[in-house]
Amino acid sequence: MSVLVIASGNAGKVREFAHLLESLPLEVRAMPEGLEVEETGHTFAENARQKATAVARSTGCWALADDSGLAVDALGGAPGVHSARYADSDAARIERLLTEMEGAPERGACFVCALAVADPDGVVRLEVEGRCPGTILEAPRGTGGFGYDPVFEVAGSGRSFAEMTKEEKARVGHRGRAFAALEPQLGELFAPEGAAG
Ligand code: ITT
Repeated sequence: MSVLVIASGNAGKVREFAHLLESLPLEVRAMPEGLEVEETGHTFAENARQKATAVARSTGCWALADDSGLAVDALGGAPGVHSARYADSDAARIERLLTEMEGAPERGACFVCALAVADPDGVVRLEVEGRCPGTILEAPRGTGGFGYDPVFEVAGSGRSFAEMTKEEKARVGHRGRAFAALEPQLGELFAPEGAAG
C-alpha cells in the first residue's frame, strides 16, 4: 500500500484528514516531529504547494498539504493566508478577530482550503481548492472542531462549525469540499494496478 504523509503540524487538520481518507487504500502517516516548513506564499495554493513539496522531499513519501484560512470581508480579506499567525493560540486568534470586528455591521466571511499532493520527488501532482461561505458570530458557539470554528456560522445552516459533527463539517466545510474534488483524482493515482509507489 502507498504511504501518504499528512504535511501538517495542526492536530485539528490531521484529525479531519484521518476521517476524510478513511476509505482510500493508503497508509496515512503523520509528518515527522520537528519538521518545520516555511510558508512564504501570497496565496493558499502557493503555500500548500510549498508544504507538500518540502515534506515529500524530506520523507521520500507522497505528501498531502493543506493551506487554509479565513477571509473576512470587513477586514479586506484578513486574516487570510496569515490566519495561523494572527495570534498565538486558538483562543487568542478568536479574541483578536472579535475585537477587530466589534460593531462591524457587515460580517460576511469565507473559509478557504487549498490542497496539494506531491509525489516522493516533491513534484506537485494534484491541486484543488474548496470554499465555505458564512458569517462571523458576535460570540463563540459550540465546542467541536478547532481554530476559528466557534465563531464561524456556515451560510444557510444557522450553526457554527463548532456546533456540527465531524461528518457535517466534512460535508459543507471548505476542507471537505476541497477533498471531495481531490478524492476521485487520488483514487485514480493510487488505483491498485499501476499504483503510485
Ligand atoms: P500547517 O501549516 O502545519 O498545516 P497551520 O495551523 O500553520 O498548520 P495554516 O498555515 O494553513 O495551518 O493556517 C490555517 C489557520 O486557519 C489554522 O491555524 C486555523 O487557525 C485556521 N483554520 C484553517 N482551517 C480551519 C478550520 O477548518 N476551522 C477553523 N479554523 C481553521
